[in-house]
Amino acid sequence: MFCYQCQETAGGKGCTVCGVCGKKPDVAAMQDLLISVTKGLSCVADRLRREGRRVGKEVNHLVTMNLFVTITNANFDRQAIIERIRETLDVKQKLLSQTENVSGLPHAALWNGDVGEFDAEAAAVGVLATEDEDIRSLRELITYGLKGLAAYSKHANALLQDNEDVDAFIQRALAKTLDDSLTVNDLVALTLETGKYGVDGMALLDKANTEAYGHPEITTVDIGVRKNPGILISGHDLRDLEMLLEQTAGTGVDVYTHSEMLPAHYYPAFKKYPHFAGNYGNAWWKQKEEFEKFRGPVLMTTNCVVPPADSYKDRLWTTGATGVPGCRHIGGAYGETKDFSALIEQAKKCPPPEEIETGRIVGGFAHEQVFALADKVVDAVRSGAIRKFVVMAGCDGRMKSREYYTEFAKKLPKDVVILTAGCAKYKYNKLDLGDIGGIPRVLDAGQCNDSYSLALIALKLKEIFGLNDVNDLPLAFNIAWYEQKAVIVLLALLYLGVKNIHLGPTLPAFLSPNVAGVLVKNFGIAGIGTVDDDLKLFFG
Ligand code: FS2
Ligand code: SF4
Repeated sequence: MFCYQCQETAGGKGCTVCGVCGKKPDVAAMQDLLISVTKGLSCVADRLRREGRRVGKEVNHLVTMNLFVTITNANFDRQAIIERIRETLDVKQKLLSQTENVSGLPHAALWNGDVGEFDAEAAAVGVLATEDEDIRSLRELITYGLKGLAAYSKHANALLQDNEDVDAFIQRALAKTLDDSLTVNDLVALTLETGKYGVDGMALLDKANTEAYGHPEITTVDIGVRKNPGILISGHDLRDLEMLLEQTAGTGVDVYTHSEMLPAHYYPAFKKYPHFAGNYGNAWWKQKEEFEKFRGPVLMTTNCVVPPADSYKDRLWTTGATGVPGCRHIGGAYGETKDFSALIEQAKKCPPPEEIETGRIVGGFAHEQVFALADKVVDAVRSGAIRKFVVMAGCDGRMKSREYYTEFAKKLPKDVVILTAGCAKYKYNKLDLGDIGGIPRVLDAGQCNDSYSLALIALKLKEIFGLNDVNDLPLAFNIAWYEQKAVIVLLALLYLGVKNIHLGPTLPAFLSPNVAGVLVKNFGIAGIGTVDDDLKLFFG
C-alpha cells in the first residue's frame, strides 16, 4: 500500500505497511481501485456532457459518495468498498454504451473486471502510478481537495440540495487527473479552480443547513451527562441527527453530540428537542476511551472513525460513507427516512453515560450571528480593544506536536480573538480565555465546512473597513489540518485571495518540493515554528 493523504502519514512520508489510521493494505487497495474506477466513470460522464447529453443525479451522487468513502477515517470495510466498485463499473459500462466516441478515453474509463481481478488492478492504479513527482503531487492535491468537496456536497445532497455545476466540475477535474497531456502549470490552474468550486460547495452546504435548520446562534452547550441512557452521534451529517432526534423523542433515551457534531446545538431547529442533552467528549482521536465510557450506542455519520476496540464494537453503528467490518451499518437513500429503531432499542438496555467532565462551552458564531454583532465587533476593533483576529480552524489529531495549538491559544495576547471551525477547536475550547467587552475570545463558527462562515466574516469586515484586500485586515491564519476536507478549505481560502496562511503541525507529505515552492511563492504558505516565535511573527 501507499497512502500519504493525511497529516499523520507514517514518518511524514507515506503509510506503506499499514495506515497509522488503522487502514489495512487490503482496504487501501480497494480504496485505490475505487478512486480509479470513479475517475474512469467521471471521464465517461464528462465525455457525455461534452456531447451535450445529460448526466443524472444518481451518477453525481455515486461519484461524491465514492470519494467520501476514501477520506481518512471514513470506511475500513473492504467488502462494502468492493460493492461500490462493482456498482461504479456497472454504471460506467452503461454510460460508455451511450457515448458516441470512446477514442482517447484513458485506461480507467475503459477498464472492467470481476472481483477476482480487483487486487491486480488496484496494484497498478495507486498514487505511485504517476511517476513524475510534481505531476503526482498536483494530481493528489486536486484529488484530495475533490474528496473534501465531495463530502460537503454529499451533506447538501442529503438535504435534497444539489449544484450540478459543482458535480460536473468534480467529474471534469477527476478526469483531468488522468490526462497525461496536462502540464504542471495546467494542474496548478486546476488546483485553484478546485478552490473556486470549494467555495461554491461550502456555500451550497451552508444554504442547505441553514434553510433546513435556521442560522446558528450563540448557544451554551452542556458537556456533562444526564441520568437517562443515551445515544452518541458523531460526524457531520445534520440530516442523520434530525432523524435520530425525531425517532428518540419520548423514548427516554437522550442524544449527545460528539466531536464535529457539537455545532448542531447552535441551530435553532434542534433546540426544540428536550432530550438533545449536550456534547460528550472531545475530538475524534480520543474516541476509544470516550466511547468505552459512554456505555451506550454510538452512531458515526461520517469520519473520523477510529477502528473500535472489541469491548464496544457491538455498540458502534455506521451510516452514510462510514463503515467498519463487524459493526452494523444503517442504510438509506437521500430523501428516505433511516431506521434507527435497533440502535434505540439497544440504548434502552444500556446504562447512562459515565461522567467524564462537567461544565459548558459556548459557540454559534457563524456568519449571520457575527453580522448581528458587527457593530460591537467593529467598535472593539476601532477602539483597539480587539487588536487582531486569528483563524485557527481545521482539524485536531493525535500527534503530540498539536499541543502547540493549546499553548498558542493560552499565550495569545489578551486583545486577540480566535475564529475557529472544525474539530481543531477542541485544543482550546475548554480553556477559560475570557471575553473582550462581552465578545468571547474563542468564536466557534461550527464544523470544518463552516470555515465558509469565517471567509464570509472576513469579507464582511473588509467591506465595513473599506479595504481593497482581505489581507489588509487585522487577521492572521494559523490553520491545523489533518484530512482531506481541510484540503478543500485551504484551496477555497487560496481562491479567495487569502495569503500567508500558516499550516500545521506539518506541511502535507503529498506536496513535492516544487509544488510546495509554488504555494510559498504565490501564496506565502508557511508551516509553524515554536509558539513563541510564531506569536512574535503574528503579533509583534
Ligand atoms: Fe475532524 Fe475528522 Fe471535520 Fe475532519 S472529525 S478531522 O473529519 O472533517 O474535521
Ligand atoms: Fe496513512 Fe493517513 Fe492514509 Fe491512513 S489516511 S493510510 S494514516 S496517510
